[in-house]
Amino acid sequence: MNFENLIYSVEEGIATITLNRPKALNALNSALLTELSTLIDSIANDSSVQAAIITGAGEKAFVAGADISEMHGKSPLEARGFSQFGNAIFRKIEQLPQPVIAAVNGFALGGGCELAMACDIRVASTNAKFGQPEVNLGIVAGFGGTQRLPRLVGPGIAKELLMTGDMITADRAAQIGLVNHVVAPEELLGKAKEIAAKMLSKAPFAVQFSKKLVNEGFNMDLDRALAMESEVFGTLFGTEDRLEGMTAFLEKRSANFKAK
Ligand code: CO8
Repeated sequence: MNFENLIYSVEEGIATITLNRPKALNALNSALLTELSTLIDSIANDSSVQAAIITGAGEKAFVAGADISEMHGKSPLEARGFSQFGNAIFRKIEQLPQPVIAAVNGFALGGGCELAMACDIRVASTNAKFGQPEVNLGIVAGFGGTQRLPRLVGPGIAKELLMTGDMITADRAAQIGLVNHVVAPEELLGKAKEIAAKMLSKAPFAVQFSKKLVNEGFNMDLDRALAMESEVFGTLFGTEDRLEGMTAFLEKRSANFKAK
């Protein structure tokens, strides 16, 4: 697939999506988001892609937010539509059956922080910076930040970030649970690939359903969520991979999973 604003490759089942507008610090404009939407749709139906990594081109930014020059002239109606457009794409990323890892290589501001939060796991380089600076522009976060940030870090810290617009370091982001790992810039993609490869070595249905249960359970009351977990737990007992996993343990050998 050819894109103007994305670089895409797949290696050993792991797709790498590089957002590629480095001169604008990979700011999200309509053209980039449209390409990203197309690519996510294709990944959702591509069994050769078992995990995906999203990162930014250049050394400075993951994504410095939605493109302010494009947003500048929008009417309230157009802005609402743009917010809905971005939210729909980020939701598709969140709901991909495959694991998605954000490799945050620099500024992750506004829509950039929101994109990282739509991924399952965030790995950051030591030079990454996170923030929701929308209040500096007279707007609120519009690609899910007011909802995913409190779910990840709790409402108190989320409100501080959303209401001050403060930028935080990668270490602080790790401290509050916004980021899973902080590594040197040259180790960033390697670490993301290592995590993806570890997930790929596990039973595929078990990995996929772990993601789905966490995602869906968050929006349910605990009793319904626990019932859903028991349902999936039982269903997985009917898979060949469950039998293989437990048999391999008892035979003291590595399991050979087949997604069956
Ligand atoms: N949009 C468009 N262009 C940008 C953006 C952006 N978000 N961020 C940086 N750029 C451009 C700059 O304009 C500049 O371009 P040029 O070289 O042509 O002047 C280039 O990238 C480099 O940027 P700087 O010169 O500013 O680099 P600095 O190192 O001095 O600063 C910063 C880096 C701190 C990241 C700074 O660029 C900055 O503050 N950027 C804006 C950050 C921001 O406010 N992000 C939030 C945007 S709003 C948002 O994301 C809302 C999402 C939901 C939208 C809902 C739809 C309505």
